[in-house]
Order: sequence, then structure tokens, then C-alpha cells
Amino acid sequence: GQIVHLENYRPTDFVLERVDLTFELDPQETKVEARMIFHRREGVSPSAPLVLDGDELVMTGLLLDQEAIPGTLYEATDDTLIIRELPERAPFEITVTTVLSPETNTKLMGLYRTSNVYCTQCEAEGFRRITYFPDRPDVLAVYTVNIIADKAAAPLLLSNGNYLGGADMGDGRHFASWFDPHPKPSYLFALVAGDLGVVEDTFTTVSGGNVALKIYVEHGKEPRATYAMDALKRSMKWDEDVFGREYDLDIFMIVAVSDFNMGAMENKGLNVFNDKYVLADPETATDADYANIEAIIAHEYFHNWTGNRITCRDWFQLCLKEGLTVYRDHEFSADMRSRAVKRIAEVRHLKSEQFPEDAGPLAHPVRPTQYREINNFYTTTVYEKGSEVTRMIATILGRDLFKKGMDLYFERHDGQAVTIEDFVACFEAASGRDLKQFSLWYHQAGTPLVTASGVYNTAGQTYTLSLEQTVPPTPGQSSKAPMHIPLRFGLLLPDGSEATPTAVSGAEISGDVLHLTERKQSVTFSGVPAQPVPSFNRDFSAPINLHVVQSAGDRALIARFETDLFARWQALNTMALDNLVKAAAQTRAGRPVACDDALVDALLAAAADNRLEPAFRAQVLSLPSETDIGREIGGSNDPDAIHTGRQAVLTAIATAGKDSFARLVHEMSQSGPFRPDAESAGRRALRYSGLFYLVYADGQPGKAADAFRSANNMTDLSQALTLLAHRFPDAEETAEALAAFKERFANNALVIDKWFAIQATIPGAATLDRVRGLMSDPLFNANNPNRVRSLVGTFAFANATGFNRVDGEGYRFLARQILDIDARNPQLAARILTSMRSWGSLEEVRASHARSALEEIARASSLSADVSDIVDRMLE
Ligand code: HT7
Ligand code: ZN
Repeated sequence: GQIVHLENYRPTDFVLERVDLTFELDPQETKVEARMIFHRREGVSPSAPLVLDGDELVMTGLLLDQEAIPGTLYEATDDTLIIRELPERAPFEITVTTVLSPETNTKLMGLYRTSNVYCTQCEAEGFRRITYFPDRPDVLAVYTVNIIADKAAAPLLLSNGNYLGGADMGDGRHFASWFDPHPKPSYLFALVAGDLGVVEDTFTTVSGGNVALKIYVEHGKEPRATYAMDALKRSMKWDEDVFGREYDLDIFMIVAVSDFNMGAMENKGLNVFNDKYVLADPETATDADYANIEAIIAHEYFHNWTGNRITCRDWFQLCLKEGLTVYRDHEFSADMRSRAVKRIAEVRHLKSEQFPEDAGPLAHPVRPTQYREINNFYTTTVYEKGSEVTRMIATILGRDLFKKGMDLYFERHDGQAVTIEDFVACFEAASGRDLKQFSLWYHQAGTPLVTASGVYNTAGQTYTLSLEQTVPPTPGQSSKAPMHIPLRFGLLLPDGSEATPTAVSGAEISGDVLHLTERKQSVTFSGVPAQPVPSFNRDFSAPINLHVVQSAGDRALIARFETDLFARWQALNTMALDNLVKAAAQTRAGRPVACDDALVDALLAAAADNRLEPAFRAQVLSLPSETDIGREIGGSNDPDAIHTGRQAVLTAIATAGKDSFARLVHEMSQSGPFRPDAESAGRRALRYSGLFYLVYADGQPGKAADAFRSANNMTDLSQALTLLAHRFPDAEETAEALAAFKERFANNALVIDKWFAIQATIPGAATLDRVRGLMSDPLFNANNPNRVRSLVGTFAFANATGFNRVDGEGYRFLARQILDIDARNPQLAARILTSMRSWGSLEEVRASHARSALEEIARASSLSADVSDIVDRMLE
């Protein structure tokens, strides 16, 4: 693929007014007729041709105002259709007829089949696989869709907008027509046809509109869609209450399908979901599944305003809809659950996924300026860092001005396709604040590093903070300008209370936000009665790395007294991370691992503190992951040493806290029926933390095996199985539990994905052979993205010791898998390949094996654009 540059953006020569689509569905020979009304944009040369996008299309007809266009006036290639000599002023109609084979479409882009259901995925550039079209987000049109299909095979015919009507055609077929009054880009088009069950409900909007709600799932799975329906209604209400956004059609539909490249898709009025993010019941879904369903249902629904009503001018602006919508779904979940616990989970995810991306060869700005394959830019940087950038705008402006800016955005840009600059301008206009320097967050890649040190002057009762920021170099960006970093902070006094300085100089401070804007900044606080302990980045107000030299005692003070719960957790987590980094070094040097008493004491104190909610305490007890430790070490990493050191620290904590953990398990045991709410989930999480350490203290599988046998919900069951398999992979109890789990859930693919994932993450070199074996299990299906992700993806992303085997076999295995998957589904292959994005931080033996594996992929003939884009960037 060629590189697309932002600077080359220009509007289309022709304006698309209306689209009429007719589909005659057939598994191998679907006929699509697209009638499109265009007019030449003012000022465009009369000789300019109409250029439409296509991808693997077979065109069987081409008309201008219902007359065949002579072959001399058009040119159809693999990826474009060019039509010349079109009317200068008057609108004209182009009719394109194409024939598609949904059944053999394994890329899952465009129109495809999944479990006998016809389904589309058009974002980003899938519509061009249906017909020749101006397939770009700044072309907004009103669509009418007619669907014809065999009535028995596809009793259900769905598309965007409102239902117009339908009828029997008398020949075994029937049709349905849909009209979407809201102009939309082609990437939001959707069609679904098949035989599905439905869960129905209604929602009355704040202004009295009645909306029919429908969630379509495979027959028999309806009861498992009720939680999703509940989440949908809560999302609709929340968007009215918090953002003032009402739904705008008579009907809102969600369809769950089992073959899907990503999580879900926000097509106007007809969201299509990976069934993993719709289906849940206590027997088969974990608390994490419930939380994900709630978040993703909300995310896709929120896109109706942030993405659909106001869309992106071009794909460089992807964060305009994704970053903002992730921010919205984060706020929603924070309101539905515990805000502090939600924030901790977000930051853990950001640090374990986005920070490595930003520190490696795939680093790119939140708003990139070039791409080869847009599918590869649906990244954690665009999504999660994009959300953090939106959050920082809210932090800098404060709640009211942020709201004023959002209202202005909706008012100014409804119905338009806009840019990040348009978005930021709304907040500048609403607040009168200049956000030029702040906007560097969109343009400079890399995680800023802030170092801080403080000096207290006893005589003058002043405290001076020296702050310095650097942004590391990233591909294509060697030097960076200083950023505007909003740092929430507090100065804690030795008694745990917070200092209230009488004056501050050297930085703008508003409330507890310190605005760091210079490369080096010295900030002095007056009227500080004693040497304070600074607590930085409360609520993780800025997505940065922070280096502050702080003693375990200082951190323990923050952990005990901070008013910001996130900062408490952060202090404990940092204390643990310091220990784990040391443990890895000790292991590597062949020395015994020492675990600081201060850490053990602080963890046990927090764990036993009944004033803290259980979910928070569980987060405290969940130590930084091996990836986190590797990131902190930063280079020449040895995953085996990191793992062994971490295991030793876990065992030390477990041994020291055995009695407390036994108490926790007892206190957190629940009776009564399962409830998926956050409070109950928190108690399950804390109980599991206790069990985890008890099993580590015992060094025996007994308690985990008992927990497995007595579990009455999927959270407890899958965690017990994980504990057994990961800690005692060769024990008889483990083999029995794995077999029992498989037998019980063999007919539930989503649960079997957990079974694959648990085994794929068993630490150690032997797991590769296990994964190979599982690939020939009859329950594995190499064509289903969820199966492939749960086995191959999880092994590569989440098994540091197994995947990074020192002999390089893990990388060679992945290389072959990538080539195999790429032949069917390039998007899936490219995404799994990004698991190698941090290969440059490995010690040299592993790094050299990793490089060879990447080179093997790069050398392969007929690589997709998706995979070659990723592999080339990783080798640059
Ligand atoms: N906007 C969607 C992103 C998306 C996608 C979804 C399914 C398959 C392929 C896809 N490519 C891009 C999902 C979202 O962020 O809401
Ligand atoms: Zn999204």
C-alpha cells in the first residue's frame, strides 16, 4: 500500500446527495445495485472525472442516468472506478451493479457470512468491497436500503435508520426497505440478514420520543442478552443526563455475531457486536465480562453523537471520535461503578498497553500525519491516549467550561465531518484559554517523562519543587517541544493532613492542578509548616511517566492519608514495582530475592482496612504485571528473571500474610444468588486475592482445587482454574479441572475461549507445545477471530516466559501463524503481530531471535498491506 499523507487532504470534486442500495442476497452471488446522485462541486473543472473507490469488486453494470456508459468513458481497476465526461452542473445518477460472494469473504470486511447470517463491516474502508463508492468519511449522504432474500433463510432483514416497509415476493423471497434520514459516511452503513432471536424493550427519551430497542442474538441465547439491554438503557439515560444527548431514530438495534474482527461497530441505528460483548449470565460470564459489556454497549451507543452525528473529516482524525468516545464510556462506567477503582483499572490498562506502544517502533501521535494501512491505526494510542487527552482538557478547563465546550461542539458541528482543530477550537472559544501548546498532545508521540525533586526550607517555611519534562524521541520525531502537563498534586504533612500554602510562585495553579508548561520549572510554595511529602499525578491527571525519589516511608504516608484514592493505590503500586524490579535484578544476578517489610506491611494494612471498598483492596493486592516490570526496567529484559523474581515476592507476601489472607477469604465469602454489580464483584475480587496468596503460601493446589469445585459462577470458577493451571501446571488436580471445564462448556465457544486463554498463559517454556496441541483440538477454529485471539493472541501478548523462550521458538511459531492467518484475515494477523512491538527491549539473544522471526515474515511473498506495514515499522 501507498503512504497517505494528511497534508494531501482535499475535498471530493463531486458531492454525493443520495444513495439507494438494493441487495439481492445469496451466499455466493449477492447482487448489489447502488444508485448514487452526485453533483459537481462548485469551482471544480468540467473535465474533472468522478473517481470512486473499490476493492476486489466484480462490476456487472454501470449506468449514467439509467443509460449504459460506453467503455471509452470509464476505467475500472482493482481499486478505482474513473468515469469521465459527466454533466457540468446538473445532478446526475450513477448506477453501479456488483456481484459479491459473502460466503468466501474471510477478511470479515465488507459483506460476509457468519453462522448463516449476512453481516457487514464497513469501517474503515469496507464499503468499497460492496460497491464502487466515494468511500471516505467526509462524504455524507442519505441512504435508502432495499434488501431481498430468501424468507426461510433470512426472515430478518435489517439496515440503518427507520423501517419503511416490506412484503412477501411470492417466490419464496421477501424484501424490506430502510431509510436513514441522517446523512452519514459509508463506514457507518450496515446490513444484517438472517434468522435470529431477539430481546425487546423500549426507551422514552427526555423529550418524549419512543424508541424501540432490539438486541438480536442466536436463537436460544436471548436470556443472555438481558444484561446488555439493561446497559443500553442506562447508557441512553446517562447520555441525556450528562452530555444532553438524545437518541434520534425510532429504533435502535444491536446484533451479536460470532465472527468479528474487533469488539463492536457503531453503525447508525444498527450496531454490530462481537457476541463476546453482548452475551452474559452468571454461569458463563466473569465480572470482567460484565464490565466490558457495559462499557462497550455504552461506547458504541455514545458514538451516535461523537462519531455519527459529528464524524471525522478524514481517518487522520480518528481520535476525534475514538478518544472522545472512550473518554465518555470511561466516565459512564465511573458513574455506574466505583470511580476510583475504575480509574485504577484504566490506568493499569493504559500503562500495560499504550505506554509500550508509545515507547516502541509502532509509536505514533494521537493524531498521526501519515499511514499506509488505516486498519493499523485503531490503536491504544488513538483510543486510550486519545481519551486521556480529552480528560486533560476537562482537567484544565474544569467541569463547567468543559461542558460548555462540548455543548458548543455539538451545536457548531452537528451533521459535519470535522478535525481535531475544530474540536479544540470549541474549548478555546468556550473558555477563552489558548490550547495551542496543549495541542502538542495530539501531535507529539511518546510518553513524557517528568522528574521532580523538592527542597524544604525550615526557616522560611517554603517548599520548592524542581520539575523537568522530557518527551522521548519516537519514529519520525527526534526532538520535541515541552508540553502543557496538568498535574494534580498535594503536599502531605507528616501527620497526614494536606498543606494549604499561602502563596505559590513559578507555575499556574488552579485548585489542585499544577500547570507544567516549561522544560524546567521551579515552583515555590510558601507557608508550608513542615517538610511535606508531595503526592503527584492524583487521579492520573496526565498520562506520563514520573520519576520522584521517594522513600518507602513517604509512599506509605501517601498510601495511608491521601484523600485521592487513586494516588493511594499508585503509591502502593510504585512501592511494589520498585521491589519487583529489584527482585528481577537479584534473580538475574543469582542472588536470593529480598522483599521489603515496608511493602508487606503496607499491602497487608490496606488489604485489611475495612473502610476501603473490597474492589480497591483487591487492586492493591494485585501486583504489577511482568510487562509492567519489564517496562520499568526498560531494556535488555530477561522475562524469565522478571517472572522468577515476581514469584518470589508473591511467595514472600503470601507467607508473611497467611493469616490475614485466610481472614479475607472468610470475610469476603458471599452467600445468596449471584449479582453482577460492582460491589459484589469487588467482594469476589478480594476473596480471590486472599485465595491466591493462600495458595502461594501453601505451595499446594488443594485450596485452589476446592475453590474450583465449589464455585457457583464463572468468575470464581475461571479464577480457580487459572490459579491451578498457572501455579501447578503438571498437577493431577489441574488436569482434572481442565478436563471438567472443557466437558461442561464444550458447546459454549465463548467459555472455551477462556479455557484456551488460561492454558495459553501458563508460564514457562513448555506452554508452546501445549498451544500447538490445542490448535488441533476440535474446539479450536482457525477461521474464528475470537478463537485465534484467545489461543495464539493470548500466548503472544500475555505469556512473557512462554512466548519469549530463550531459544526463539515462540517467535518462530508466531511468524508461521501470522503468515497463515494473513492469507485469510489480514486485519487479525496484523493485530496479533503487534504483540512483538517491544522486541527491542529484550536482552540480545532473544532480541536477535525476534528480529529473525520478523525478517522471516517480511520476506514472505504476498503479504497483506496490513501485515507488511506492521512488520516494516517494527524492523525500521
Ligand atoms: N469504530 C469501530 C472500529 C472498527 C472496527 C470494528 C469492527 C471491525 C473492524 C473495525 N475497524 C474499525 C469500533 C469502535 O471503536 O467503536
Ligand atoms: Zn469507538
